[in-house]
Amino acid sequence: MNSVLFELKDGIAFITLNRPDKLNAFNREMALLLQNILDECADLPGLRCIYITGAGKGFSAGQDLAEVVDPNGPGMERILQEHYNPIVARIRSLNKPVVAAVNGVAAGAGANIALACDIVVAGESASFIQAFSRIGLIPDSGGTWHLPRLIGWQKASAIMMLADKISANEAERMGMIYKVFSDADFESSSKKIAETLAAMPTMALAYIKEALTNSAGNDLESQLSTEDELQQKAAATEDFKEGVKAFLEKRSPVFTGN
Ligand code: LHQ
Repeated sequence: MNSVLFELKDGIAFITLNRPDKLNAFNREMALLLQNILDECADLPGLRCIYITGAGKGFSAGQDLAEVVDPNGPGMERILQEHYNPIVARIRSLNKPVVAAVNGVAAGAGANIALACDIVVAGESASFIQAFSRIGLIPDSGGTWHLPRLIGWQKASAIMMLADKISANEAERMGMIYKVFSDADFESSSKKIAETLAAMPTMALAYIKEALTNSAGNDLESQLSTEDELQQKAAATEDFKEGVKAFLEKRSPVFTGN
């Protein structure tokens, strides 16, 4: 059984973390497979959105802790460099929107991979745990970069040090995630977001992603230049022409992602 499932449908790459009996904890094989799938997504023509979820009752419990103590395992010094950092880097550099559909508990690296995605939604029974300090580690997989930017330094500091279990509703309230759906509606509502994104002007979404990422390290002047540069690129797309034409013709636009 593959530890990550991948299905391409209507311009959306559906990726499912698939070690449900371990709450989709990551071992080396799973981390490398996810990297390969994300690489494939970068090159697939017609792909306009990526949707990542977990099989079974969890999203991901982070690193498989059995692998950490396995004498034949990859070893602490390789895990971040070869497993998680490349996953987070790929999610951030993909020029397509990535939706994390958090169906259940997201802990450790599992939580921070979700938070690296562009839009994070969760089912109401899902939760987020910066579990690292419980076992004497520090948050990784981009958590110390994304979380304070999402919810502010103080909340991030407390959540990371105390390793509290944060419910999906609390996570939404504090701005860690975009939206919570009832468990009954979660699958259809989260997929609807992916479908909506896949019908939008893909290049504009890519430039929004790039502008937001750049804003984290830019002063206002540099960011205004970034917006100018990316706006010129957006304005050169077919989808911009179609958007304006459709507006003037009082009809719904049909975007192709070009
Ligand atoms: C697991 C795991 C797991 C293996 C549940 N591993 N089996 C980077 C640098 C290098 C090294 C270390 O890691 C990292 C990045 C990290 O991600 S560090 C953080 C690693 N993750 C954790 O510390 C979380 C550990 N898991 C938990 O605390 C709980 O399982 C949570 C709170 C996530 C869920 O609790 P429950 O809903 O009560 O589920 P459970 O604990 O009963 O788990 C279900 C099964 O999954 C169980 O197996 P079993 O055979 O007894 O049914 C667990 O052993 C297994 N599992 N997480 N990370």
